Amino acid sequence: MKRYFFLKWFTILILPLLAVIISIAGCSSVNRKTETEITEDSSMADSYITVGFSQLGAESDWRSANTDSMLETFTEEKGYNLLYKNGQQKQANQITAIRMFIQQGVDYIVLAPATEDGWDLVLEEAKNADIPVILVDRRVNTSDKTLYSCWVGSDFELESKKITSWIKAYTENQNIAPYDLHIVNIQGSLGSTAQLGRTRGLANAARENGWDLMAEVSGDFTETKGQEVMSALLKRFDNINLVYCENDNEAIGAITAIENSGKKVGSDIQNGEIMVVSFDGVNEKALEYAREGKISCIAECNPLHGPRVETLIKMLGNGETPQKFNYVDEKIYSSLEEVQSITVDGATYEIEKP
Ligand code: GZL
Repeated sequence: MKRYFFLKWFTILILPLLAVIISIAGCSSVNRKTETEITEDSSMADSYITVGFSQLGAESDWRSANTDSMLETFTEEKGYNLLYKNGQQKQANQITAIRMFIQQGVDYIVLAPATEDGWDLVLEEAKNADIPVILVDRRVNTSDKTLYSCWVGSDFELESKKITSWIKAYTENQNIAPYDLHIVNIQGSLGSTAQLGRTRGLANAARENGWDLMAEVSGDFTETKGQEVMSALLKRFDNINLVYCENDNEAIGAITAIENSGKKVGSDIQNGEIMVVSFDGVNEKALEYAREGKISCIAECNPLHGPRVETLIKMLGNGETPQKFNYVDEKIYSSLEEVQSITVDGATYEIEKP
């Protein structure tokens, strides 16, 4: 009897208290601006436009800059109530966040999807709730294009065509035969739009030019994984002379691994240096490496999508129909003088100093 008495009061008093404590502990919030999870301020007047932003993670400097751009754009002072959720690289977390946004009745959902597949169901739920969805950066693979209002981001295959055109021009200028180019690709997060486009661009260029593309291994867009993958590739191959990194963070890791192995990074391929090329142009250390010639070429991938997303939201708010796919203009950087410009699909791009 006594046990039951205790159990009864434990259930009534202690369990709910425990549940509250656990639920508060579960809401991760980090002090850093780019990772602070902002939950709805219910006291905010309805006059605010509430935007639910599901960001895929914080894996790279590009991602942090992208998140900062969104946080700096959608501020209370400008009439927005921003709900930001970091998916920590997991689609399941992003789907949970979108469902939370739907439940809270946000005015717009902005999604930066970690990978392309598996979004139809939750985007259908947003559509049924009559909440416009704007995709940013990466894309979703769906047959039903009505599941989102529009997308803004980079043309990743064009980024790759720029960098492979630069490689072709440089190696021809140096009289390096195509079959003497032994390339490894440190890919981004597999299944992401950026990885798919950049990988496809290199594979096409290697096939068209007769380059020796020896391996494609994911570095997950991180410095740590980039270094780990590069170390393993150096053990596997003794003739690597070009490393194609699908973002700057991987390139920094790969350079550490190459130098730790006693080899030299640079553009003098004929004298044994290993050339490194990369994407983004956001990370300051990578830009410094590009100025020093440690990274021979960087294709810009611009992360500052906050104002671009705001323009799309304003258009939708005014009853206008934005273009479905909105591409950003991007540059190509190198400190090497041999190549001054490249032409891709009829357009000429001046090579800019990093
Ligand atoms: C590209 C973006 C990629 C960056 C990486 O738009 O999706 O993800 O190139 C980032 O740095 O992690």
